Amino acid sequence: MPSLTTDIRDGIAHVRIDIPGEPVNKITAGLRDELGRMFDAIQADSSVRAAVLISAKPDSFIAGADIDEFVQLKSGDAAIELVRTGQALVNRFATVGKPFVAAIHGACLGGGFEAALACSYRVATDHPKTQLGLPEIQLGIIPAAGGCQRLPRLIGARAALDIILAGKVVPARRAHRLGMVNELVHPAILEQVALAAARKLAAGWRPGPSTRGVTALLLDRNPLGRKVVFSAAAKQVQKRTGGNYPAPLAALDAVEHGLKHGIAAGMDREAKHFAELAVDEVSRRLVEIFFATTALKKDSGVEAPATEAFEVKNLGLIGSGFMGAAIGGTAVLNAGVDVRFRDTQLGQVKKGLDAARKILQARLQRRRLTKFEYRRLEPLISGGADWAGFGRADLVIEAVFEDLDVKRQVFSELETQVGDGCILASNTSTIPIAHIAEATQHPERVLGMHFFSPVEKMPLLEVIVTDATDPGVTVAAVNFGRKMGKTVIVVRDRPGFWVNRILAPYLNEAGRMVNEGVSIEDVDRAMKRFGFPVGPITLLDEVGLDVAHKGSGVMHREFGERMTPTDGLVRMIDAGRLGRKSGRGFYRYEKGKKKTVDPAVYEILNVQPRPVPNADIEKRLVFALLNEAVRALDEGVVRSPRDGDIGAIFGIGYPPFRGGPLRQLDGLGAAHVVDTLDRLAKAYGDRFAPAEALRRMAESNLRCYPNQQE
Ligand code: 3H9
Repeated sequence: MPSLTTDIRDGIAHVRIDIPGEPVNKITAGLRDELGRMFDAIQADSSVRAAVLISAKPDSFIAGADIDEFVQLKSGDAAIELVRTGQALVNRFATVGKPFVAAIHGACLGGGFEAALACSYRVATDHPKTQLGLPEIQLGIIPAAGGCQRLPRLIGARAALDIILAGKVVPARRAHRLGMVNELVHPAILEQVALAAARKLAAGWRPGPSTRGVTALLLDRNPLGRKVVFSAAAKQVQKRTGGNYPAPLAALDAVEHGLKHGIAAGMDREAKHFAELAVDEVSRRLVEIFFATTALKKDSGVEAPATEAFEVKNLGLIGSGFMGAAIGGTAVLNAGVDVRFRDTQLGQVKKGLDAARKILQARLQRRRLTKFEYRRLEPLISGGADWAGFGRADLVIEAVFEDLDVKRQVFSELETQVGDGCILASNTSTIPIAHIAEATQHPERVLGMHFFSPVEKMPLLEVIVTDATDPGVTVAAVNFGRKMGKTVIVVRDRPGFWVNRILAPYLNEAGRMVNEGVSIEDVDRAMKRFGFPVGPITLLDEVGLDVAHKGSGVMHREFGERMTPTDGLVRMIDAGRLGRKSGRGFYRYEKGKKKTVDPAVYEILNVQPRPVPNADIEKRLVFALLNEAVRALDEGVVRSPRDGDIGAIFGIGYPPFRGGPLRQLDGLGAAHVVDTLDRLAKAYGDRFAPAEALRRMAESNLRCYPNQQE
């Protein structure tokens, strides 16, 4: 079955794309052949005066080049061939001699957007599913079918770099404001409006640039203005990537080169960079993450298909403090459900309602939400100091103080207030869910939903299941988490679950090094260089030293010696240093902003700071984490290495270009990791002793991802 159908009416070719059997349109080898033939036919047919390119899929225009295809590339030469073919084809939208109008509904990304950019006119639907952009950087490559050339020429270098360098995808309305599309219409009239534009273009009409485009282009023509834009962008890239991701600088070069030397020369640069990047390890890791998150979107969270999963429409929240309010606000915003808060004091309820509304208001201010949507969503938030409304709840999430007795009390009372099918979830980050569930008559309805702070921004949700949790309950919670916009991993009910479990030895080791007199800046700097978004000591300040201490106590009790926390943390807490929230921790804070390390900390810890090589810091911290990750994987805390890596990347910012701890471990080889840990154990103590599972892997030359060889 063909992917393209062309019919010609009144001199306008209607070119419809629909790759059979695929959920999205993507530029495959087959589609490239068909597009080539379509261009030949349109060029040869003198009756055709203009054309409209439209998709027949419900919500996909073209999602870009076929990622499956470019990950198969084995050499730079093969990559050059692929990119050259792609470029030549996309160019034909501009050079075929008949104006093309792109009628865009659904995802218009990467090569798909580059094709639209090569068209003479772009009409997009004002629909949430219509998203446009160049996400290539997220895959470790660059837009290489003219995107680095045509977008800056359309909307100006500064706005284009903002999209290209961050791999941004923007909703249609924003794309229209930026000048990326010419017209925004209701989906019902998309084809009609596109046809009208095609007719006008056929009659010789040429659309002028958007006002935004004109101002931006004036700046781009001024060499000095351009220099300022590019050097600021280079600095920003360096700051954001720490030099660990080669693609953004390559894209910057392709844009700059093209603006200086013309489109053709710019496309040569795109091709050269693409060919190098597409076969690079960084891109391979980032593409694996794309496929892992895509697969997770479809994973029900249980092995056998659950029979009775249901949809959550009414959410109850116990506790309207910082976390509760953020969970409620995010649930309304992304899942559009009715949210009812309960707290003990009405004053606290009001604070929570205000904080939840603030999440909606922030979206409204950033124009990510229309006034209409805001007015629809805002009344869904309500609350009180009683149980009113909880009888209708399908899911209640408890977000009260981290204390087992308090939580048990809440759950046993809660159970008497809700209907029979209601799911009871705790947002605890450390307390075993089974201990909470013991307080209920129906442990099969209890699970954990561990959100990360700030909830509205952090992409991960851990759904924690006990041996008693009903699979249908798990599936419903997973589905709801996804509706809230989260990437969800299902984890076993072991202390720390997955994310805090692997984080604990890493943070402990960082604290221990500072306790030994290693400079705080050195520890943070080393781990930022490794690729973490913030260093571990800054992270401790963010989490709160009292919270971290409490968590490490739980881990120590459960796992013994190897999780022994440092006494330094206690001394810091005794000195009233709780981290950012108290204005001082390891660092000083002024008006909430992090300042320098406070030298008084070294006095409290009774040490003289001394520099230590990055490599030593990195080894101790990273290998402690890798060791724990294998141990937890072996205990079945996560269902697969894929979930473990995604949890580490999205939960603690484990450097994506390393693919996650388990992927990295495979790259290093289990034998090497065991050897390093043995040496660390000799030098620093038994806590580094390799996990049994790791030794087994090393002995039998096994990997975490058994089916993939490097
Ligand atoms: C590029 O264009 C390079 C050019 O500049 C240069 C060329 C020379 N390829 O996510 P979903 C699959 S690079 C292959 O669940 P949604 C996806 O794997 C490309 N497969 O749906 C999944 O497969 P399966 C730049 C793709 O509605 C299925 O489609 N483009 C591609 O939640 C459904 O996907 C991108 O980076 C693709 N390009 O989200 C866009 N796109 O069912 C990447 C999707 O077998 N794609 N699939 O598991 C996305 O961001 C989302 O998939 C999209 C749909 C928003 C499109």
